[in-house]
Amino acid sequence: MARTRAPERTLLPSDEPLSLLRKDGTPVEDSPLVMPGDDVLVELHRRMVVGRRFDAQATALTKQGRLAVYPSSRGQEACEVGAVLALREQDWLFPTYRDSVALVTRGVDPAETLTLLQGGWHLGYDPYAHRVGPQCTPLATNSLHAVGFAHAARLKGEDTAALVLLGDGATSEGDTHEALNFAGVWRAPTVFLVQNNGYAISVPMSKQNAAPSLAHKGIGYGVPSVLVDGNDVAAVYAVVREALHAGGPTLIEAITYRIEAHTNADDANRYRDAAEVASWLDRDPVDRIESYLTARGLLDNARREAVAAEAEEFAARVRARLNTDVEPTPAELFEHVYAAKTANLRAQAAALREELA
Ligand SMILES: Cc1ncc(C[n+]2csc(CCOP(=O)(O)OP(=O)(O)O)c2C)c(N)n1
Ligand SMILES: [Mg+2]
Repeated sequence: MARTRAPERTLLPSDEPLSLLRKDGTPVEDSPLVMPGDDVLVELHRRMVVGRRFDAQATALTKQGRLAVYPSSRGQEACEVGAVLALREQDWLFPTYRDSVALVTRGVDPAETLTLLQGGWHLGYDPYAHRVGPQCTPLATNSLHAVGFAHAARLKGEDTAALVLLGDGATSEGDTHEALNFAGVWRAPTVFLVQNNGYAISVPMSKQNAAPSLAHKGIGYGVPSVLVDGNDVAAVYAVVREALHAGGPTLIEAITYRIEAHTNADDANRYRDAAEVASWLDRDPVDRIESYLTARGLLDNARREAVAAEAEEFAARVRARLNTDVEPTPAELFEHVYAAKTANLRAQAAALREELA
């Protein structure tokens, strides 16, 4: 049986990724992790199914010319959903371009989530509404936002943690290291969740990292580190939840895989083979939780069909909302860059006005 109490925290990650469910959905007997309650497990499954359908819909919208670009997180649903459902109401999420499913799981309106990728306007959502920072495309910049936020919240005496999502490639950026260092020194309640999906576009992990694992990088900064199976939603939920409650920083590396190409603009066949993708399809995170719930009697055909129908309805609403032409106002490009426009921006705005006239 899984434990009911979390073990003491150490700086060193485990040799093997922690897990609660094996790839066939059978439970791991001697896991040090706390198995989430049945209601949580059932909800994790529902959100993963809806999230996956949303992701497929967004990919389809790129093919129809409705979205300029979409970075799919298919295969990474256990991270996207497990981490977000582990958040407490008051916590903040600092996501990347890869994490649209995390946003909709947090409750951000799906059409607002896709506004930026549609090229319609700036950020389409209000960060304060669901406590979700902007989806960052410049790698690792969100890690500094998260630490700064967590540190500020602590100074204000608030019980708020920050969860920052990063890719494996982002761990090679200086920003990640500065953020880990500050988080360690300030004991800022920041959870760094690295979704190691094997690649930074076409660059594999072997060309990116010489450490035993990415999680090991926390040690040098005095940040407790955890290695987890990123396709096991129960385990991701458990480790993120524990880290959010720990009161200081944690670095979590979740081992997962990006099933689709980097974005619709990328041809993944040029740098990885079909057998590798097939081996990860065999470790599908949705299938895994479905097998477990079915064996436990928590998921039957009627429930499966109801969840699938809900996902279809969700996708249909996204389609309907995005099947309208956007009419951007070019002058608005210069808004919201700085609180007060710089001289450079004012000059560029004037030049554009003149050209359009
Ligand atoms: C500072 C910076 N440098 C380079 C890029 C170009 N770039 C966009 S995505 C990407 C790969 C990132 O890989 P990873 O962090 O593993 O995230 P994933 O896309 O796999 O989710 C790169 C190099 C960027 N967006 N920002
Ligand atoms: Mg990656």
